[in-house]
Amino acid sequence: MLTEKYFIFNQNTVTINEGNFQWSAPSNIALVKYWGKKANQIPANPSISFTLNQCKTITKLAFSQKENKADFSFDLLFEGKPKEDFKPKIQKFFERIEVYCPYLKNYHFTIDTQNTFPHSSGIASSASGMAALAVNIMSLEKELNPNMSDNFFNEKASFLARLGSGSACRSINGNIVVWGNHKAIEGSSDLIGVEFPFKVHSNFNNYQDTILLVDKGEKQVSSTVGHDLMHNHPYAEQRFSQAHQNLSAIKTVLENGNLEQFIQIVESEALTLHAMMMTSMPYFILMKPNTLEIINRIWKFRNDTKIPVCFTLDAGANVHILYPENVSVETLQFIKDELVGYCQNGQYICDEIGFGSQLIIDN
Ligand code: 2P0
Repeated sequence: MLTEKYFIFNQNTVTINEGNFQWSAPSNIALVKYWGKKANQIPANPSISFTLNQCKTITKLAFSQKENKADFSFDLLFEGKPKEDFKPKIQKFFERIEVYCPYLKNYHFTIDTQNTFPHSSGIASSASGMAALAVNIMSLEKELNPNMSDNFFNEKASFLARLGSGSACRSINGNIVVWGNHKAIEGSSDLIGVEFPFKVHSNFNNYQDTILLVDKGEKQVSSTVGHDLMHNHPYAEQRFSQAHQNLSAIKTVLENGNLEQFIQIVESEALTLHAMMMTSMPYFILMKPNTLEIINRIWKFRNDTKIPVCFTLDAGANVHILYPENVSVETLQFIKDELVGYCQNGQYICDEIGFGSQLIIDN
């Protein structure tokens, strides 16, 4: 079994003075949701997600050796401009990962980051953002330890990303990723995301995710606070055991291609996530009236046409519409005819299942 110790860097033979890398890392959408965690970013239950293809963070990391090695030192640019508000999150991330990456204080970093999706679209950028930073740091570590295997690179990138933001560990590698120990998924771990290790039915090839931007405003309750409210939550234990069952069930469905069951599990998971928010203390609601309008329209469309389209939700009001590639034409027409009116400024993003982070510049 993987342990935290495995990820502690302990080579000091190579000296690297400066360099820069650029990576992209995608967002991901959970099918079975992570909601609730223990100390050190350990999830209360296992989760599984589709990796996205279009919604990405692109991050460049430039580094140079510095004299004073007492503190972390970095500049942060967002879309080319200094962005002070993001710095505390990065500072905290460096503090959390320092024990695994003791070389960080040797360098000054310039982190230059941008997203492919619209700014403040309500699409979580913490998953793609932390994943993109983690793979860049691993590129530096690989320079310091040139014999590192690709497997270790990916595992430690996921491990580091998790310490930045839990769901980020599912954005490193693979198109369907499991995070959290589960008895039916060999190799699954609370410490890292692993690629779903079974053959996936062709129904899920190029599975589509059209993201309807319902509300782009700042969320009233952050995910970190929401996770925390699962402590002492009256339904927590039941929910965590349900997630284990749903992961077993969706494993079977991903293998046999049964879309009816897929829809049932995925929609139930989305509504359960929001039910946990509504039944915590304090309680809160992140859905908006238009979220419910869209859900009802999807149910009616599915009932009328028998087209296997379903929805899922993240921790927000936006709706992810999931459907197989072979019903794209009808579904996009339905979205344009009936759902765009519920989106803020008519905005939506067409995405699909993708393959994880990618190296863009390596020097
Ligand atoms: C998920 N979400 O599985 C769930 C479903 C949102 C809804 O993981 O505190 O940003 O950084 O570990 O990963 C969002 O929470 O929380 C999330 P932290 P994170 O995708």
